[in-house]
Amino acid sequence: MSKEALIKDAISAIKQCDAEAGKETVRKAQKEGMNLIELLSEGFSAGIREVGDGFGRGELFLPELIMAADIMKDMSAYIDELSADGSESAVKGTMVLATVEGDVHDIGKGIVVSLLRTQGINVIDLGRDVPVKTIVDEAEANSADIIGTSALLTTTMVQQKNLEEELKNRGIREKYKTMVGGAPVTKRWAKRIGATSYAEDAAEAVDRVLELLTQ
Ligand code: B1M
Repeated sequence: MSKEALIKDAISAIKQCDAEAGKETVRKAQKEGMNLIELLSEGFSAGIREVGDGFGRGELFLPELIMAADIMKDMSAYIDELSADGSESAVKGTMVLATVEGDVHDIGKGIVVSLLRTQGINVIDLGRDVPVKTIVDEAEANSADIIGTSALLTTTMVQQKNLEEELKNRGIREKYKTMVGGAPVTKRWAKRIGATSYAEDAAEAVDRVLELLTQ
């Protein structure tokens, strides 16, 4: 089966909210030797975005979006399960990662977490809707090297700025590298708020984190 056909099936599984078809596609992709992270980003993630666009146009209702998002998370967890090879790689650094307060979107953050873990990063995933104070407390408690935040709403991006201010107010800004991401977040925004780094997607996040850990 071609890569294009597998990607098409992954998109369709999300649109149809069909977990079994999704898992079957993952198994077929694995058999074909396809990179499962690629299937996740080009297939399943594209599917959830299409469902989101339908919701945005008023063609789909919120329960359908929630159902598709649940299937998307199942697919992400299933790929994680199949990708884990059980071998312990040397820990290269510690990163605290959260979706900011007021924001429940955690699918993309979950993908970033999974990919970073495969590269030997000790990721402390604080979940979603996490207040800035908690993020900083956890970074301090875990002696993190990097603090990463994800924001999917234009209204919650401001929390990434608040994080920078919280670090400055506590006099610990220089202790940490910070990284921001999420669909509405840009390199320009990162620069404007004084974040150390920005990544557009999970693969770029890995590259940036590995760079930050060697600086
Ligand atoms: Co919502 N939602 N949603 N939603 N949702 C969006 C974001 C929206 C664009 C949809 C739309 O209207 N077209 C819109 C935001 C508009 C805006 O602010 N500009 C929106 C809205 C409005 C809402 C609600 C307000 C809807 C309502 O209630 N009326 C509500 C908000 C709730 C809240 O947060 N307080 C809401 C709710 C939901 C669901 C719960 C139904 C569900 C989330 C389920 C979940 O995450 N557990 C949901 C979903 C699924 C979406 C869409 C369809 C898909 C998001 C997603 O998972 N994308 C989205 C529309 C869209 O994106 N087209 C939408 C796939 C994911 C793999 O991509 O998250 O971008 P992404 O992550 C990427 C990169 O951004 C990057 O790497 C990831 C992987 O490559 N990245 C990082 C992410 N974090 C990073 C961190 C990094 C580095 C890179 O470093 C730290």
